[in-house]
Amino acid sequence: MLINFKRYFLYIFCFLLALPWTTKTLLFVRETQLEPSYALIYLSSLGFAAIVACLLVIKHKISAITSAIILYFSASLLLYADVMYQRYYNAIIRIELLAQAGQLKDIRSSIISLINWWDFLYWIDVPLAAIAFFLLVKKISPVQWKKQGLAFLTAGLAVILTISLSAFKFTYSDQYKISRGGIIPAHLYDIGWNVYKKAYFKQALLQKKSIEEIRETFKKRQEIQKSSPYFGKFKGKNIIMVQAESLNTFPIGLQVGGEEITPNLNKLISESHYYPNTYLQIGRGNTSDAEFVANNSLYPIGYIGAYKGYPTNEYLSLPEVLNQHGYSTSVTHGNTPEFWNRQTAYKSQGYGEFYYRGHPALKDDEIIGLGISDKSIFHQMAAIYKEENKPFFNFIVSLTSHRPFILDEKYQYLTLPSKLEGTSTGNYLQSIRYFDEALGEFITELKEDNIWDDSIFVIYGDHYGPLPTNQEEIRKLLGINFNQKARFNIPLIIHHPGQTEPVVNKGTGSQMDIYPTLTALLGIDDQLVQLGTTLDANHKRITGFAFETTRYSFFSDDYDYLASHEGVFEKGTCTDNRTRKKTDVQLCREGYDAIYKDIRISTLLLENDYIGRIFDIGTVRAAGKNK
Ligand code: GP9
Ligand code: MN
Repeated sequence: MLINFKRYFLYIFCFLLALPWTTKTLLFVRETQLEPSYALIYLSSLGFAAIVACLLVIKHKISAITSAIILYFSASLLLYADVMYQRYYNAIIRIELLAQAGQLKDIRSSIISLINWWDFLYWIDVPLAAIAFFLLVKKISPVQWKKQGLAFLTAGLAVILTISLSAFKFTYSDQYKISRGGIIPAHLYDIGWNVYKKAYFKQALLQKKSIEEIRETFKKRQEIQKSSPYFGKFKGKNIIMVQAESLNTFPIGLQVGGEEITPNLNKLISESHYYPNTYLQIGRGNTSDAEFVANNSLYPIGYIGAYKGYPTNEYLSLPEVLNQHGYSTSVTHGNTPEFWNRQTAYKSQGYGEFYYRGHPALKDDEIIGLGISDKSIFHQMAAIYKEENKPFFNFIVSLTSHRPFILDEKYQYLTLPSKLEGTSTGNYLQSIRYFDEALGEFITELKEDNIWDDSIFVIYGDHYGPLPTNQEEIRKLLGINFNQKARFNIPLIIHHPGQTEPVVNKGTGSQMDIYPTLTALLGIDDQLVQLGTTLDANHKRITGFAFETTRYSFFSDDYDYLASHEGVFEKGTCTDNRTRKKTDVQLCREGYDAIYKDIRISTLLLENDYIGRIFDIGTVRAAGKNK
C-alpha cells in the first residue's frame, strides 16, 4: 500500500522544523552550563513549529510565506538576544526592555565584542527555513489544510502554554527555565509572572507590623555604625566619590612585564583604607545599578535596572541626606543626561546638580568611546570644585574604560609582552592603565588645589570588566583564576582626610556598604534607610546577591553559599572559607535567611515606592534643615 505523503506534509514539516529550533535552544543551554530537559525542549519546539505551520496555510501565498518568515526570524532574534544578554548580564532579556533597544546604539561596540565566530549556528537555519516555507507553500493547497491549520495553531499554543504553566516555578533562575522548556515558554512565564505581580502588589498594603519590622531592621543596622572607630571623625568634610568603569580587583597590584597596571591606585592604597574583599551588587541596570546601590544601600531589583524601573520613587539616598546636612551635591557622567534615565533618577536621589555631556559648565574637549574622556572629566571637575560651595559631595561615574576596551594607541600607556598584545585581556589592562593615569592626575590636581586634605576620597569598581568567556585567556596569559568570586570582586578604597598610612580591612563587603561607611565617617545619625553596614565596625559581614548569580547566594567571612537554580535552599552549595571545601548546607542557613529577608525588604520598598512610608521623608528633611 502506497502512503500518500501529501496528506502528512505539514505534520512531517512540523517534526522537521522543530529540530533546528531544538538544536539552537540546546546550544544556548550549553552556554549556561546546565543540563537540558531534551524532551520538553523538543516538545516546546514542536509547539512553535505548529504555530509557524498554521501561518503557511494562509490563503494568500505571499502573506503565508512572509508571515512565517517574520515569525521564525523574530523568534530567532529573540533567542539570539537572549544569548547576548546571557553573555553580558547572566540573565535572559525582558521583552519590555526590547522597547528601549534604541539605547543599544551607545554600546554597539560592546555588544559586537560579545559575538563569537560560531554564532552563525544560531542563524544558519533561518534562510534554510525560509526556502522550506517557500517550497512547502508552493506544494500545498490552503483550502485542503484550512481545518488542520486552526488545529495546528491551537495545539501549538496549548503545548507552549502548558509548558510555561507547569514546568516552571517562580524561584527558578532564568537559565534554569530555559534549560527546562526553551525560550518561548520561559518568556511567556516571565511576562505572566510580572503581570500577576503588578496586579497583586497594587493592592498590597504594607501592614503596620511589617512597617515596624522594617524600621527596626534599619535601626539595628544603624546601631552598628556607631561602633566604628571613625564614627563622626570627619564631620563636614567634602566627599569625592568615583565609580570606576569595569574595574575589577585583579589588576590592582598586578605587574605585567615588570610594569604596574595601576601605579596610582597602588600608591593611593598605600595611604588609604583598602577593602580588598568587596563585591559588586548589580542587577540588569549594570553600571547604573552599581550607582544605585552605592547611593542607596539597597539591593538592585534584578529583573529591571532600578533607574529604569523606579526612577521617580521617593528615596533617602546619600545626596539627599547630605543636602540636609548642608552639603552642595552633584553627580558627573560624561554621556547624555537621558542615558539610562539618569537625569530623572539623579533628581529623585536628591542630587543638586548633574554635570553631563552638553552641560554648560562642561566642555566636550575630548571624547573617547561612550563620552567625555576620564582625563578631561577629572580635570574639569577639579576646576569646578574650586568654585563649589563647601562642604560638597561630588560623585563621578567614569566611562573611558568601558567595554570593548579598545583605545587609540596614544592612550595605551603599557608596553605589553607580545603574547598579550591585541588580546581582550591586554586591551582590558590598557583601559585600566588609562583610567589609573587619569586618576593619578586628578589626585595631583586635588592636592595642588588644597582640596585633597579636606575631602574623603572614595573609589570603587562598578562591575567586572572581562566576562566569564575570558576566564581561560586570563588563566593562560596572567596565571589568574578569574572564577565567579574573582569576577564579582571590585576594589574599594577610601582615603580619610590627612591619612598617610595604609589600613587593609579584609572583611567581606559590597557596594551596599559604601553609603553607611560614609555616613559613619560623617557621624550622621538621622533615620537612614540602609541595608548595608559600615565596613569599619567589627561585626559579621555578609554580601548577598539578588542578581548576577542565583538569587540569595552570598559571600561572607565564614561561608559562601551558592543558591541552586531551582531556588531550593537545601540544593545550594555551602563552602567553608577556611578550608574552601564544601560543607553541610545547614551551616549557611543563617546567612541565607538574613539575605532572604533583606532582599524581600528591598524589593517591597522599591516595587511599592514605600521608602516615604517607612520614614516620613518630609519630616526627616525638615529635621535635617533645622540642624
Ligand atoms: C555607562 C553605562 C553603560 O556609564 O551607563 O555601561 P554598562 O552598564 O554597559 O557598563
Ligand atoms: Mn559599567
